[in-house]
Amino acid sequence: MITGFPNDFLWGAATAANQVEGGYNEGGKGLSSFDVVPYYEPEIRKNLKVLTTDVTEEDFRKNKTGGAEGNFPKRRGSDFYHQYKEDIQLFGELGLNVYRLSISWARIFPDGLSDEPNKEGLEFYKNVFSECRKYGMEPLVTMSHYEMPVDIVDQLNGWESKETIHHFVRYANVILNEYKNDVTYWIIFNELNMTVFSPYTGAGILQERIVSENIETAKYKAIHHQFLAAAKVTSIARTINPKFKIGCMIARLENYAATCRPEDQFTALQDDQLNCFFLDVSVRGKYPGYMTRYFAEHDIEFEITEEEKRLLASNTSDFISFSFYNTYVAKYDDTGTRVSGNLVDSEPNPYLKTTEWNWPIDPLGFRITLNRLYDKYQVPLFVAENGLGANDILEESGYVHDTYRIDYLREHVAAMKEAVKDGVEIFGYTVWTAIDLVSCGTNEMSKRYGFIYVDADNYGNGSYKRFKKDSFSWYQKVIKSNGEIL
Ligand code: BGP
Repeated sequence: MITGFPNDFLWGAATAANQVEGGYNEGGKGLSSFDVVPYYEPEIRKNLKVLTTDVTEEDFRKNKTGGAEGNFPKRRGSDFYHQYKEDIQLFGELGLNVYRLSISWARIFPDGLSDEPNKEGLEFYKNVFSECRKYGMEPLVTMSHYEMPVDIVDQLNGWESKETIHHFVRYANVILNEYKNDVTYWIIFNELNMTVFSPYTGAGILQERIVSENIETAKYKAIHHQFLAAAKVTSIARTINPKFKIGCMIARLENYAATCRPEDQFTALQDDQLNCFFLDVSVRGKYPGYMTRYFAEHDIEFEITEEEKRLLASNTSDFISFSFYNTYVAKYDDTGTRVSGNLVDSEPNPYLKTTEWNWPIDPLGFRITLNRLYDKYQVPLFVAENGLGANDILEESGYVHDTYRIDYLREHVAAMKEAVKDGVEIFGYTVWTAIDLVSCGTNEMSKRYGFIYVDADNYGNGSYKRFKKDSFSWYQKVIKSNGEIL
């Protein structure tokens, strides 16, 4: 029997460019889609017409001029753009052997549409990778983590247009070539399934601008375009460096049927199919039969050509990566109260405690997910995100006592270890996040996930100095002992 983590297990932590970098208009960078999404006070948030991660047509137009009034935390991030050397040094001290980060498309192609890449942007990431190497850290790069140049939104309505494939493939081609000796592991799209729940976040779609028959068609068309782009990029990557490992990613929405009532069980099955659809296409290389029915029943119509089918079939992913934060409850006649989750909510599970942001905590659900995904797809798994968002307090002494985060991570790492013993092939784990950054869902700085505290608030006040939290030394020991000391 396997007794623990393999010796070459990749222990790490993650960030995303749009949430951590800042320097939104420096180094030749163009505005990206999240730079125009403002921070809404919690009271306003309750009555918003759009999700906090989406933006209205009117706000988009106003904010994309760059000089918009208001508070845009993602333009500041955690100031990684200026402090990356010190930050990576801290990641080295933490002992990470993998650092998952994303490249900002708008830093490489400021307007997304022109042919010439921005040299300063390319150089920035080159420097980041060389800092990583200095500390023996493998960079794992997400090519597109919820952002794109605003002009791609403006001119093409993001991924709704097929033309976006061309612009993305050009961008991917440049970074694959540029960093062919610096990076081995690539994830093409962050949480591809999120386009269904938040079309602006996942695909740069402004709902008022869709040209498709209906929003459902626009979303699935955009997803199809992303599948095609991923297949093209995978095929190019294999010619550039055969050692590249190319992965797909979903936000895993593991769910339990609310009861043993067959209707609840069937709802759970269907919800799971809608989540696994993204892996079916990316790993098995073809659209599953249940989606043909789903499309017909939801008036979703778009063309998939024979040539496209061949492209998908011959360029599947080397590994599956996913984020896991919580589990969901599936109920046939679902009308009750809600708990939140990663951009999706559901009925509460009475057996689970929740976080301050009302996300259920379920380490055993994590073990279930690892087993289920591996049983089904039989390809190596990489846990790209797992962590706890909390309102950490920086004490005057400079300490942050985040025991709740240590508890959350300890239980999840223990569950992952059990899954390894169950025979699941997992090659790495990146905690969300290495360092505090701006929340994706709420644009808050105060929803913190990091091992390192950043002294900044929701309005950009603060010194932006870094402080190690208690979880920093805890994770250091976990890595050093290869998951033996929890
Ligand atoms: C995932 C995203 C991340 C991240 C995380 C936590 O969906 O890939 O970018 O932020 O969720 O979500 P939040 O920041 O909303 O708490």
